[in-house]
Amino acid sequence: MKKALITGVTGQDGSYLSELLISKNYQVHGIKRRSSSLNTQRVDHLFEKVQKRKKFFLHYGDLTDTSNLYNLVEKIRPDEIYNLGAQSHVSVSFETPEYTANADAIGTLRLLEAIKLLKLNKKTKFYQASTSEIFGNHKKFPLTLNTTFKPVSPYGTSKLFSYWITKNYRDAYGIFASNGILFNHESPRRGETFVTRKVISFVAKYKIGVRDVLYIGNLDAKRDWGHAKEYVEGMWKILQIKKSGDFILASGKSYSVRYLISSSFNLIGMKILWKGKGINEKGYCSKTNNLLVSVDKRYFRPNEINNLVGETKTAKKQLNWEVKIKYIDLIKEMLDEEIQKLSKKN
Ligand code: NAP
Ligand code: F7E
Repeated sequence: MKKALITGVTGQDGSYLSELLISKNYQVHGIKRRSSSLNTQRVDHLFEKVQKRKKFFLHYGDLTDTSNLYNLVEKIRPDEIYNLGAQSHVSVSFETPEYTANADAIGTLRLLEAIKLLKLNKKTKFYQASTSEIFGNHKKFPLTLNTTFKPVSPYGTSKLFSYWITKNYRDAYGIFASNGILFNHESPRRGETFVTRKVISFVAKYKIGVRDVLYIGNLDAKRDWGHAKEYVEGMWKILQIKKSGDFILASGKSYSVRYLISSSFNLIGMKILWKGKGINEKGYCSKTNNLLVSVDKRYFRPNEINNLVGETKTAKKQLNWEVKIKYIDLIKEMLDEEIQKLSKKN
């Protein structure tokens, strides 16, 4: 039985990856942070179901704690490490830049050092959760491995350090260490403050009768959105092929935040009429003229990536991986689950 160690196991991707690996008969060890309130909701079902079969274990830990990471790698001696733990919110990274760098950049180095110091170079494969945020702003799409990396946030810059240090340890010490440069991926398990979940939660509440206004940031920003469930399969594939390397996982299509809002409302049979420009732009119900959406400068970032579209052909060729779940089906699944959850509560 293969052993995997997952940092960030309590997050969106960590939970889907755990399910996938357990279904492939791995023993999964996850690192969870101590918190004053429960933070294991996304994996509790796994813990309850498979604990007896000794397939899923949770350990306390933190990417900012060198000895904790070292001890866990020494004790578990994993065949595969998936480094998914991170302060993953781009906007928050402007407010907590030092912490973000500690967890998202130095955290990766701590894990690679543990592999090296414990002489696990030939045993333990390493996956680094890299991100399209390392690209920054470009005019030419799709973005490829040949595109220049010029991140525009503390988050993106921290992740760029992790990208290079992963490559460095691969080349210098022969560790099977790979980067998955993943474009945005979402799901019903997405954190509530990311834009897809925020918009869809609002629309679901509207559907069950809650009347409010959605306050939103940059409507013009465009992202390449896919389904997290498919992306974690790509992560696993990246560690199964013969040679370590760097890979892009993307859908190859991008949509604006404005379109996200319009298409989510369309799914509950409503049309948005957009009026005004920039900070004064507002969205109204086309039938009643009620105000539904208002731009609010609180949600703008000090720096922003305008558009992200990733290259898809190489992943198809090298990993036999491609996006199958379309944008609209992803949004529909998220909305249906949200409405179901709200209906159960009421
Ligand atoms: P997420 O839902 O925010 O999960 C992040 C995980 O990291 C959570 O389990 C969190 O623990 C944990 N974590 C945060 N700080 C930590 C620390 N100091 N030590 C240990 N664990 C810590 O993120 P996600 O969407 O699943 O993304 C997974 C990874 O892929 C992240 O590294 C993210 O930066 C990267 N990524 C995500 C996307 C995307 O679109 N989702 C795209 C590209 C790359 P708590 O539950 O306690 O907060
Ligand atoms: O923002 C705009 C915002 O926070 C998407 C992380 O998983 O993907 C994610 O980062 C866009 C941005 O995700 C609001 O300015 C407008 O342009 O959902 P998001 P993100 O910043 O793209 C990458 C690939 C990662 O690696 C990250 O870990 O939407 N936007 N209005 C807004 N965003 C938020 N959150 N809230 C708003 O009100």
